[in-house]
Order: sequence, then C-alpha cells, then structure tokens
Amino acid sequence: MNAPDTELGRLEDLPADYVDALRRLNLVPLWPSLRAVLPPHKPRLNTRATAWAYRDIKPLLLRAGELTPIEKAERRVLVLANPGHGLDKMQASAAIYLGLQLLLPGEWAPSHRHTPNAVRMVVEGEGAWTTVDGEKCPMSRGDLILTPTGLWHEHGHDGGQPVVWLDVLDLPLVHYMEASYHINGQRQQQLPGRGDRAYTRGGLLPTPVFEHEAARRGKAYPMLRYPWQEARAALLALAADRPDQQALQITYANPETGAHAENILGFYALMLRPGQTLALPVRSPAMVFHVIEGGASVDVGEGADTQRFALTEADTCCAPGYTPVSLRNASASEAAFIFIADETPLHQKLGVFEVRS
Ligand code: 1HN
Repeated sequence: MNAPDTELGRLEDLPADYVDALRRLNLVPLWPSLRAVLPPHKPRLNTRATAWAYRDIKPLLLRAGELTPIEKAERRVLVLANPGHGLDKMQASAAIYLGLQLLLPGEWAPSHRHTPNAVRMVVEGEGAWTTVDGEKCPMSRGDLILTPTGLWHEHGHDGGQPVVWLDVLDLPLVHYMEASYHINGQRQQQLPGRGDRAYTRGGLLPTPVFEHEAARRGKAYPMLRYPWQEARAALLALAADRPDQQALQITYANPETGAHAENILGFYALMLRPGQTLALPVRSPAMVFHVIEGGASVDVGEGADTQRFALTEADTCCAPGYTPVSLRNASASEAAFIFIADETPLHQKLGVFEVRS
C-alpha cells in the first residue's frame, strides 16, 4: 500500500501580511501548489483528445488562398490547435505543433531556417517540392520530408492543383525553452545527390570511396525525404513476412545511425489489416494519428470517458500520454495506413519515458 497523500496547507491559511511580505521579496510558499505541480501517480494533462476532419478544413484552407497572398503569409497554414491548451497556444500537445499548409500553383514560400524541427506529411496534390539544405525533395501524397533544426528550406509548386501538407513541429517545446527563432535567406542553390535515392534499401548504406564524392553522408541528417511508396512497401513486406504479428509499424529513422529521424519527435507509419483492432500500450508520450490511406476509428480513454473518432483519409487526431488508445480498421477488405507522430525521443532523452501496460 502506498502512503496516502495528505491535504497540504492552503494559501488562504496563511496571514495576508505574511503572504505580502513573501511576494515583495519574490518568494512563494511551495506547499499550497505542491500537489498541482506534482500530482499523485499521473500528470495533470492539458492535452485533450481532439480530431480534425480534412473535409472541414480544406474549404477554409482554399479560402485562405484567396484571402491572403503567399507574400503576406510566408507560410499559409491553418493550425490544428488543442482546446485543452488554449487555441492561441497553437499546440496539439505539450511538444507537438500541427498545421495544414496550402501552396497554390506557381507560388513560392521563401527560404528560411529556424531552431524548431519540422516534418511535412504530404496530404494532397502533385508538383510541389521543398528544397532542404540544397536537396530538392519532390512532394507526393504520403511522402515524409524532414526540415530539421537549422537547415534552410523553401517550398515551390510547378503543378496545376493546390497542394496541401501536414506540418509537424516541436515548436511548443522549443518556444517554451526560449530557443525559438528564424533567419530568412536567399533562394538555395541545388546540390547533387538525393538521400531518398542513396538510401533506398534497408541495411545497405551508400559508401563513397572518395570523400569528395560523398553527398549527404557524414551530415547529421543524411536522408531528408521518405517516399510513401517505399514506406508502404516496407509495411506490406512486414505484413507478408509476419502474418502472426499484431502490430505492423515502421519508424522513420536516420539510416546512418538508426536513431529517430529527428531529435525531439518520433515519426512512424502503421498498417492495420482489414478488420483489425489494435490496443496500443499505454505510454507517457502524447501521440498524433493521421490517416494516409483507408480509414480508422481511434478510441482514446477508458470506460465511460472513452472518446471515439472515426477518421477517414487525410483526417488527423491527437491523444494525450498516459491514456489507453485503441485503433480499429472497420474495412473488411482494405488495409489502413496511418502516420504517427509522438514525443518518444524527447521523453527518452529526458528519462521520463514510461510504458504502463
Ligand atoms: C515553418 O517554417 C513552416 O517552413 C511551416 O513550411 C510551419 C510553423 C511554425 C513555425 C515555422 C515551413 C511553421 C513554420
């Protein structure tokens, strides 16, 4: 048996002149706030299970395209904000920022770099590209493109239809750390070599014999674009290899180190077989689910408090940490493919990562 948590003294229990004397000296008594900052067994979670339907957002995003020229926006984004944090905080969870970005044919979002790490998950449209650190990355549906901390990036669009992608950043954390800023730059020179071509096969690393022939090798982020067709094929290969395996998941990793692709947030793709229900282990990090193909219902919470979101293609939801999450693919014939972002690398580095079941 754990010892019970006793009631602690309240601010109102203290004489007003004493509290005033403390305040004048920039002092605060801990005990009235101790339970709030250190609650028993489980953190107080501001992150609320929340879903955003693409069909609701797309018309508003297209309208933003009419209302605000790219020159006046730099990045034309509607932020997926969690009401549990307050909408003006622009955060999906403690560490995760989500936004849907629109680029219209012929537009150019100028080059900049910043301290927060970003990725883009392409939702819709063909013909756009992002140049990251001199590497031109074409954007097709389901592709994941990294723009890690400090790397120059700009977006352009040579196609004929609007392109939309999901931005995932660790902005809330980096901003909280008072470490968030940006620098504007010039249009980038394109450099030879593409990480997505050099690292096409798992375990087979490009090995330039001459140092001057190395493209991105030796760079902190050797692979910047993860094509959906490769990720999808990897999941199907896993499914064929292990028909008995419940959870089919891949991690977007740095191919040179095997570590997570970026330092703070983790990125994954998960496949649900037709008719499959998958109860995820309860873990400390918050998670984001975004449907690339098919559909899934996401149950977040326990018992009467469970919330169910029925997600179709391009829909997104988030779930707080320390909370049961269960995924279900209701289709009897089609697999579902889900992009996941979470706070695992951050929790691991901080030493607070937990699995509870
Ligand atoms: C940013 O640089 C981009 O480069 C998108 O496309 C979203 C949200 C907050 C801060 C910087 C981009 C962003 C962002």
